[in-house]
Order: sequence, then C-alpha cells, then structure tokens
Amino acid sequence: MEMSFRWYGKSDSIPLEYIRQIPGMKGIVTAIYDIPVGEAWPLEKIMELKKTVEEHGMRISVIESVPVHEDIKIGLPTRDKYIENYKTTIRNLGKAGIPVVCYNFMPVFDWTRSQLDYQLPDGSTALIYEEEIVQKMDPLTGEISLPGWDTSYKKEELHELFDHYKNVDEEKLWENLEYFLNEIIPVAEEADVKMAIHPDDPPWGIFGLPRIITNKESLERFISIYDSPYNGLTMCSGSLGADPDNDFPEMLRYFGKKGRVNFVHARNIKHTGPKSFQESAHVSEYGSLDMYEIIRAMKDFDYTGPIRPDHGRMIWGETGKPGYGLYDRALGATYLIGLWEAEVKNRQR
Ligand SMILES: [Mn+2]
Repeated sequence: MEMSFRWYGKSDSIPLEYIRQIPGMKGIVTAIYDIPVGEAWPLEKIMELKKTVEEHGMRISVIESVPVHEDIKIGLPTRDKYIENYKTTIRNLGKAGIPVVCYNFMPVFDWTRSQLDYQLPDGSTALIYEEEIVQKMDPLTGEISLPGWDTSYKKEELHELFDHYKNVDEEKLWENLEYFLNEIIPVAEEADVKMAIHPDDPPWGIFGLPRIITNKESLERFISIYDSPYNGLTMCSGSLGADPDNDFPEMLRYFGKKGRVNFVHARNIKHTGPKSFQESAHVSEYGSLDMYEIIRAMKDFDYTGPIRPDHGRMIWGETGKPGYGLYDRALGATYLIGLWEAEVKNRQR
C-alpha cells in the first residue's frame, strides 16, 4: 500500500512541509479547486500542481475528486458536453502521469453529517450523523446548514435540481451512471488513469434523493457494467461501514481479489443506531470497525495502491476544516502503517 494524505491545495492551512514529516507519507491526494464543476482541467494547471507536490518530496497518488456535473447524473441532453469535458480532464491527467481518479455519483449532496463538532468523552470533537436530525431537515427551506450546502448552491438552484431529480429514481440513476461509464472508461484505459468511484456517504438515500453505491450487491453491479480494472472502486471503510449490514473487510477482500480496488479510505466509525454513527479515532477499540481486519484483507490481495486516513477528529486544540485536521489524521496514518508492517512481517515468518 502507498500511504497518502488529502491536501486541499495552497489554501489548505496544513502545508505540504508538515505532511511530508508524517512518517511513511508517500503520496498526496488533491484536486484543482478553482475550476467550475463540468469544465475541463487544463494540462498546465495539472502540471503546476504536480510540480508543487513533487518539490516537497511526494507525488500525487490520487486526484480526489474530479466532480461529475449534475446534468450527467440527471441525464439531461447537456450531459454530452460535460462528458466530453470530463474525457479531456482524464486525458490531461493521464499525460501528467496521475494514476488514479476518485469521484462519486451522489445526487446534489456529497458526504452528509448532522454535526461537525460533536464532543467525544475525551474532549476531542468529531463529525457525527444522526438519522433523526437529518430526517427533520429540509434542504429546500435551508434553515439548517449541512456541509457543502450553502456554498455549493443558491436556494433557487437547489429547487431546480430537486425538480429535475423528481424524474430520477434509483434505476434511472443506474442508467445514467452506465451511460457515463461507457463513455469515460475507454478513455481512462487509453490514458492509463484508474477510475475509483467513492461509495455514497452515508450509504442510504437522503432527502428523497436516490443513492445507489451502498453495499456489496451494488458494487458488484457497478463493476459488471464495464469489465475493466480501470472501472474500479474507492473502498471507504467509514462510508460503507456506516451500514452495520456491510461487512467491510469481507467486501474489501472480495473486490480486491477481483482487481477492482483502486483506492482505500480508512477510518473508524462507531454505530450509535441502525442509521446513526460517530466518527471515531482510527484505533479499533474506539469504533465499530476492526481496523486490523481491514489491513489483513488488503494484505490478502497484496494491495499496492494508495490508501489514506479519511476524516480525523479535532484534537490538541487544532482548528480548521472539520474532519481534515493534521494531528488525528497523522496519528491514523502511522497507526495504519504499524498494522501493515506487523501483518507483512508476520506473514514472512
Ligand atoms: Mn471516504
């Protein structure tokens, strides 16, 4: 595995100099943040980003994300224009030698939480999701703000989007995903860029919008749409693991052995209800997931691809982007590296 760390570009409060000092850190997971969704990424901007990262002794392991325009997910006639732009971006990323692209196919909202600074017993704060609270929210009245809402869409735009999605049920969304994959995967193959869809977070429908990348059955359906190692998965333990019915290590091993795991997100969560959870420290005893079993699963298919600690708590008085502080993610990275080293050496004996 190649340990990596998400970095939000030059506006990130955590400098690359600090990230490099985390033991075992090899790669950066980043994106270009000032290009509107749907537009093609110019090669020069990609090369500039690559140069910045490499000057700091690391490499770009993954671009997370190249966002998919809503018109593609809704299936509007305008999607073809956006898909062409997406192809251009993939080709340019290939020219720059970027090995993996992470993306998701969630309608309107990216990852969703009910609170970003919930205080855990040890005084640290974490992101949590409580189904009862989310169910009471109405995104169209906009009274409560969730991550990404107010910044992504104006109220009128949100109304328009929800109107469009009235005609998109789960099957329609699958159809639109299939259309997208059939267009972009051949380009990804040619450009040698491995695509890695991120599962829906949380892995169930919210606000009446469909969500389809949620469990083993749906991941199986996904990979069968286009049979290619370039049509792969981001196996995110915190997203898929939020559903207690998902056996994440088993799923990871299963899709890994099929050669379809192109990226791993590792974090622990603690189930607090059938559809509620808290993000916890990475160490197994703090959450509901067995992190050692996750590492063992990766070793079972000799995973050589990128992995990153996903969200972390806020500890030691750090402030910043919720989930993306330096300290707890760095602790998570070294913990995962420790588990991996032990597992590798144990098997050599
Ligand atoms: Mn994730």
